[in-house]
Amino acid sequence: MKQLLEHIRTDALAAFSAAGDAQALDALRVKYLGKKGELTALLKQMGRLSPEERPVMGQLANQVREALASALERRQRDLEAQALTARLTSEAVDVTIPGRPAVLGHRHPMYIALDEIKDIFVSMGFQVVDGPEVELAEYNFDKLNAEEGHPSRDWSDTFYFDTDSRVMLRSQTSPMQVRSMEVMPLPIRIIAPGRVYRKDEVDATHSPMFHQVEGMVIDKNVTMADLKGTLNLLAEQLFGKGTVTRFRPHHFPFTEPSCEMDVQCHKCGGAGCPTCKGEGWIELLGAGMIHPNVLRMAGIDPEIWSGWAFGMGLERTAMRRFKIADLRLIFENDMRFLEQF
Ligand code: 2NM
Repeated sequence: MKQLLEHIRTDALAAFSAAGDAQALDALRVKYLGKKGELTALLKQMGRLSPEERPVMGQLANQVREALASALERRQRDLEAQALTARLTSEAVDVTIPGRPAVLGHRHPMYIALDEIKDIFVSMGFQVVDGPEVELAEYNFDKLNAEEGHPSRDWSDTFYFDTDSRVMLRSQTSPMQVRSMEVMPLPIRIIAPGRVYRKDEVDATHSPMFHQVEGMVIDKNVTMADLKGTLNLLAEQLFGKGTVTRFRPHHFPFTEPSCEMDVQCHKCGGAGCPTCKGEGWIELLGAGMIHPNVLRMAGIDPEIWSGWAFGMGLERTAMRRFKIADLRLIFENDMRFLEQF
């Protein structure tokens, strides 16, 4: 029996040291120390020993069991430490590797132009207003003095949602001017930038969705002189001091009188060149004195108050500012294009 015990001890200690991982070690624990293990099986035979032998063997068996248990525990700790070291090595983060540079975006060229225009008007005391792109024809046309049958109300020009032409995608941002007239206390100075929609085929100068900035002033004793003074200031700030402008008569349903403003080509000084397509002048915006009917429909007495308004296309302004030849580039968001600004 003594030999058997010694044999188990030597065997087990060797097996423990050879165990490669926690699972193998646990199997060995069951094999040697478990309820059906070798040591237990041997202890069950103690009854067959003589009374003198029994305590001696019992003591030895206990020594072997303790030796195995402590060897097992030691091996367990060694294996855990090994596993930890292996994990720390394999999962190590090299903090000295240079980081990946973050790709920083920037403003779209059209919004660079819009922000400039906003700054100019805000510095003159204008508020920036924003409103719905899905509008009532009542606000897009009726209250802007565009009578039934006006060409812009045609189904071939406007995106309607319903068969009786009451709900539509706004074709200008002026409905926001009307909404502002109805709710804001007078006097009013606002600009309304945003998306507008018209049924145009896409080409180098047209898109069914584009951006506008419109603006208006309503106060007492506002005249065409205020319109010209303010818009001349806008031209100077956009194109530089000394920029020459001209105002040509025009027609809009919502203003009377109406005009278009051109700026003299800053490239050729009016002689004619590719930038101004040989004209010497570049068309910048439409404007006029707000029609008394428009004021009256918004609940403003045209005998007391008067105002002027303007509208300009943002894409065209950005294209001129950054020498962009094709409108489609503004919407395609090709990185090779955007990265140039
Ligand atoms: C333009 C040209 C001229 C305009 C008029 C108004 C309102 F609501 F006050 F009557 N808003 N915008 C206007 C005037 C717009 O765009 C070329």
